[in-house]
Amino acid sequence: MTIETERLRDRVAAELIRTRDRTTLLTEAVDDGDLIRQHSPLMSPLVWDLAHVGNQEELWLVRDVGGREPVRRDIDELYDAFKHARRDRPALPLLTPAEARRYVAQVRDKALDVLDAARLEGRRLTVDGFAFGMIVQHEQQHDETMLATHQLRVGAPVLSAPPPPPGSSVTGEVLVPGGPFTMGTDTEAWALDNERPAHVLDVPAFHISRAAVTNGEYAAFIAAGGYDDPRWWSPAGWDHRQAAGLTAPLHWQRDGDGWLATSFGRTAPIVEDEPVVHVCYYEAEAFAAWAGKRLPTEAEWEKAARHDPATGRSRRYPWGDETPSPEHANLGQQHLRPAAAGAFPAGASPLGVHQLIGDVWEWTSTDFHGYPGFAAFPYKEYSEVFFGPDYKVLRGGSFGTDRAAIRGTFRNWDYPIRRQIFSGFRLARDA
Ligand code: AVJ
Ligand code: FE
Repeated sequence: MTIETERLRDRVAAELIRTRDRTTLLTEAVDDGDLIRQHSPLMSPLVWDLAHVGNQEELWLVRDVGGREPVRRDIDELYDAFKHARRDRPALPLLTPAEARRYVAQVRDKALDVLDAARLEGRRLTVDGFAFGMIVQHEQQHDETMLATHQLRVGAPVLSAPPPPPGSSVTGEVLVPGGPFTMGTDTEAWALDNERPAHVLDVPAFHISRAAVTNGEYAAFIAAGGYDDPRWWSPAGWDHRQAAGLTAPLHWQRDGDGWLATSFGRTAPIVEDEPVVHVCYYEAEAFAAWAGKRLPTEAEWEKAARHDPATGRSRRYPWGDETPSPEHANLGQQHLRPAAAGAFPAGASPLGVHQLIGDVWEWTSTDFHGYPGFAAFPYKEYSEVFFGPDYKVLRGGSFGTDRAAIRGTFRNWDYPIRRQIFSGFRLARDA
């Protein structure tokens, strides 16, 4: 056993444990009633997410990698996300909160045992290391989903965190030069199938804003009648705006001439220089048109985030190749809100684009598709079944995304009408 193998084993175990601590925090902050209840038809009951996380870990690590006996062979169907839509999950004969906690703990014991025995070397290092990384990311993704469920929960606040660091005046846009850029990756150990393979694209020069659109800017769009003027909306966007009666971001309410926003049970005036959050793709698209700009394409976003103009190389993150630390980005629920523009100068790109990672997921104008040479792994249901015109790509992660589940190549996707996620946007235009 090499030292490197042992280091990888320790790192994987530490990530599994750190991630479970977050899951525990999210599921112990509320009582059993709030775990079982559906806080919105868009979301699963929290107790479903909890047992689903355990069930995926059992399927992938315990049974597949470990070849062990099932912990529970009778519940796979209940926790298969493709078998039951979120809105139908509360009616299922789910494990109780106590049963779900016991189940995930039993699975975890076995998974750590599998990790101890796994030969994390050679080809196995890639294959098994990846399986563990996938499970860490999967649980973190559900933790972010559970955080979004907390955001929809009505009642006294149960989560708290210190405010993010203050902003500094970061405004305007930068010019990203045209030319070749390597998008995607062959080398990120924990990159998912849809981030692969690396491929060279010629991205023409474009301008991109240095910070995400703020609450103050978004309030100006509303004040200018942006929600009532079909000129700014795409036909699909206008239809949705009409049908859903959209008038402001989710969780905003009028307060005289101003706006209040409710965040994790606390209602306060919007903070003008913080990124707008909880807007759908169509709202982002309309704002951009009103501002005389457009949303970045996915390739533009990734070029802004990864391209180093000095070397032509693509970085892992805007600031370089180092794993995110608290100085780089607002990630991992360390703060319960996006930070003001300029709050993370150490995380800026070489061209001076700020906060591409963390704060808010950023809508891009690109439909979710496989890169040239895409190969589904480990199964089609991870991403391939979502390819097509129904989903838009979001990039960069939010304050609720863990560092293990974000990187310059990471791709998220959702329906263009969704806004219960921590979604915002930045602007671009042709050079
Ligand atoms: C990548 C966030 C769109 O939550 O639907 C979780 C991640 N896949 N379980 C989702 C995922 C399977 C996925 N997103
Ligand atoms: Fe899942």
